This record gives sequence, structure tokens and C-alpha cells, in this order.
Amino acid sequence: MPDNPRSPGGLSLLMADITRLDVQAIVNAANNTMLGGGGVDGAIHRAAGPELLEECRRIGGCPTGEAHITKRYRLPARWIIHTVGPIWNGGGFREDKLLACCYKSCFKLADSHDIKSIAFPAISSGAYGFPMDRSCRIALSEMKAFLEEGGEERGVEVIAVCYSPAVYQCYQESLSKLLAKQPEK
Ligand code: AR6
Repeated sequence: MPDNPRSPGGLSLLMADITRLDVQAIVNAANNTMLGGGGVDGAIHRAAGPELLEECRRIGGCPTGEAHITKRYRLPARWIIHTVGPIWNGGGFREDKLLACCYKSCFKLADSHDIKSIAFPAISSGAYGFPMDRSCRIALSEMKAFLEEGGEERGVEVIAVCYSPAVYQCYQESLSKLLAKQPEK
């Protein structure tokens, strides 16, 4: 089993059920209606309780690549940031750009709410069919960019949550490749 390293102010990979994390914000991989669904979305709505659906209904939906923040209700995390990833359609429909936008939109909300720890599931890599290695690469490079552009200095902890050993392995390999590309200091 992976050993789930976590460190304050930085990036870590964690094998976990995101609904159980005691962090300041968890990210939901929602759909355009924001009215719940399967996968991580279903798990978050079940764990948070029906009041979450009421708040999401009032928001009235979310375009792909954008994000909205709600209260946590019964979850341990303080906030829920809902974003909508692109549905994979072969790669020629701005899927990469839209997926990167999801991470950027979530970080923007995290900053405006002074959130110091944020956990992401692998957005779009389940029901929305994004190839896992490609989604890992995009997720990690957006996380790294956010941390390098001041997130780390502000002490923000970013956690990539992996729901299975296969996802964890994919993130680990992608992270090694990304770090290997770093210029020497
Ligand atoms: N904790 C962490 N990760 C999870 C959990 C969990 N409890 N449950 C699933 N995952 P998906 P998408 C992982 O399908 O591809 C919904 O119906 C899962 O293993 O949840 O963005 C929405 O309403 C996978 O790696 O989200 C939308 O209609 C990752 O979360 C649609 O699915 C994302 O899988 C969104 O599809």
C-alpha cells in the first residue's frame, strides 16, 4: 500500500475517500446541473446530506471548466468546491484546456476564501472518460503552477486524492516525470 505522505504547504498524493478528509476544502467532480450524480459527486451528496442539494439547486448549474463553492453540511471539510470537468470526446474539443480551467477555477475560489488545504479527486477521469494518464498530467501541472505562483508561500496544501491503487500509481508516475523535467536550481 502507498504510504500517503502529507506535508504542509505543498503537494501530496493520498489514497482516500475524499468525503472523509478533514481539510478546509474538497473538490467535487460535478455535472452542469449541479444536482448530483454518481461517482465522487454521489458520494459527496450522500455524505453531506440533502441540504447540499438545496444549495446547489439555488446556484442553478455550472458551465464546464468553472466552479462554485458551497457549505459543507455534514462533511468534515469546511467547504465544497464544485467544478465540472469536460466529457472526453477524443481530445479535439478543448478537453485539455477545459480540464485545466477546472483546476484554475477551484484555486481561484480557494484563494478568495483563504483556504489553506484543498483536496481534489481526479476530475473527469471516471464517468467522463478522460484518459487517466492525461488527466493526471494536467491535474499535477496545474497544482504545481498554483503552488509555484504563490500558493506554497502562502502555506496552501494541495492534495491529489486517489480512489484506487491504479489511480495512485498513475499520479505517482506522472509526478516523477513532472519533477524530472524541473530545471536544476
Ligand atoms: N473519493 C475520491 N475519489 C473518488 C471517490 C471518492 N469517494 N469516488 C470516486 N472517485 P467521477 P467524472 C474518483 O466519475 O469523471 C458524476 O455522475 C473516481 O475513481 O466521479 O468527472 C457527476 O455527476 C475517479 O478517479 O467524475 C458527473 O455526471 C474520479 O473520482 C460525472 O460523474 C472522478 O470520477 C462526472 O464524471
